[in-house]
Amino acid sequence: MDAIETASIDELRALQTSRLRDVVRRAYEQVPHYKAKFDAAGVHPDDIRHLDDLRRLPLIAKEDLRQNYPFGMFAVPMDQIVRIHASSGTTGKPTVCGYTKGDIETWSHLMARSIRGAGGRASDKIHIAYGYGLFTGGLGAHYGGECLGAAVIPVSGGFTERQVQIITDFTPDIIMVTPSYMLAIAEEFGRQGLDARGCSLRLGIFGAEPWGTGMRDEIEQRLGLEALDIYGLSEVMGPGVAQECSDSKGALTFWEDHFFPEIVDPATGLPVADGEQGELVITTLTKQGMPVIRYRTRDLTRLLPPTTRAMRRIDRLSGRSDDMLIIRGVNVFPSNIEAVLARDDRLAPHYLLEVRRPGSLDELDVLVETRTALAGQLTGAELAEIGARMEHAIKVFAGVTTKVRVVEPGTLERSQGKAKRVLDLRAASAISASARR
Ligand code: DLL
Repeated sequence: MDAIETASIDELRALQTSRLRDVVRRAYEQVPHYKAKFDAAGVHPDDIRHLDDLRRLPLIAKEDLRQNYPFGMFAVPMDQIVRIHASSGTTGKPTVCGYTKGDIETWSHLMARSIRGAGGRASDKIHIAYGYGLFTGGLGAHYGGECLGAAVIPVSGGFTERQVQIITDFTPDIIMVTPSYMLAIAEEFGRQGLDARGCSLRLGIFGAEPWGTGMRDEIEQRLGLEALDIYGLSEVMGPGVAQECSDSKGALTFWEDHFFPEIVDPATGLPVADGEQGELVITTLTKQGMPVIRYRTRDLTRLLPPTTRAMRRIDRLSGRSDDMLIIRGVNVFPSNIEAVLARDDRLAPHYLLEVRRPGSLDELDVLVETRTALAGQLTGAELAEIGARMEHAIKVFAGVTTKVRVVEPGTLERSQGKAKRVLDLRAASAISASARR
């Protein structure tokens, strides 16, 4: 472990405090947007002496980054930037992130720490099937694996048949990929008549999208590996902000020496106590190229006490505040529905939520596949019976009325990166309704 991982809480807090003072001053002096926001809030970097003073600073959000598109949030001149990534998001312009040479070194180091925390070693071969490109997953994992001294296999996403061939022939120990694409690769093993359980993989480091315990069980069971969770976001760095470590499973250790976490009430933006659920807000303590101060991630979680390391942990993510659907006044997260579907072992973790507004009310359809082993074996009546049971369970546990359509394995589109779980057809329904009028 790095020395700081086993430091005392006092040492960690002292390091965070001096780093916080430094980053707040750099942001204020180098980025006009921060200066304007801090001035408007009546706070000067000299006022930030302790970690508690952080809450005096304003929150920022994706919108602040978009307003300064593409490079307005960079805190160093372009001659010091060595890498640019971008996150597409679902609407509008992408958010752009710049890294100095030092930032890439820190990131590589934190990814190496994450892989090591998950149980990876220099002697391992790591198959990387996160996409390479503007997305931070591929290159983040790549540099981290190399920094650890492992043998990196830079496959990137897509070409699923070839993924299977490389796993079979190169016998990697570790795979890093989105959990939904891992399942697509597992299915491809089956399609080629190969046993995925017998493959060489011992450990999977999965992230970039929410995945519940049902998905975890399915992946572990189908591939015979240990599946651990990795968290991160491009605006803050990329993957490697927090890692579920093999000696502290169930929550992710937050690398607090480089990122300071807060949880706020998503409605008011006010901090809540450790242990309470809310929106994760992150301040980068060491980033040079594009520091972020009190960045609203929209990710929902809670802070948990440290275990084997000095750093606090975050609960596995339950979703994003902007993923929340409001169906006839009921707040629904895709993860709530996923958890209900996972209770029936005839169903696979492949599902899609379709939202429509045929008249004035929203309707939610849930499409879910049966397991591959049941392909073609259930009658229409049996599928309808499972659907009816699920509609009842979703009503009881998630409080929303849905129509559940149970479909054959392979019906729903597979993603090669982040899975799309919600198809919002409300705008389309409104257009077709007005065309009818
Ligand atoms: O997804 C970085 C990443 C790559 C993380 C590979 C892990 C592995 P973005 O594309 O900017 O960056 O998307 C960030 O993805 O705010 C979360 O909503 C979601 N997310 C990331 N990791 C997890 C996770 C990368 N482990 C957004 N569980 C974040 C749930 C996650 N959601």
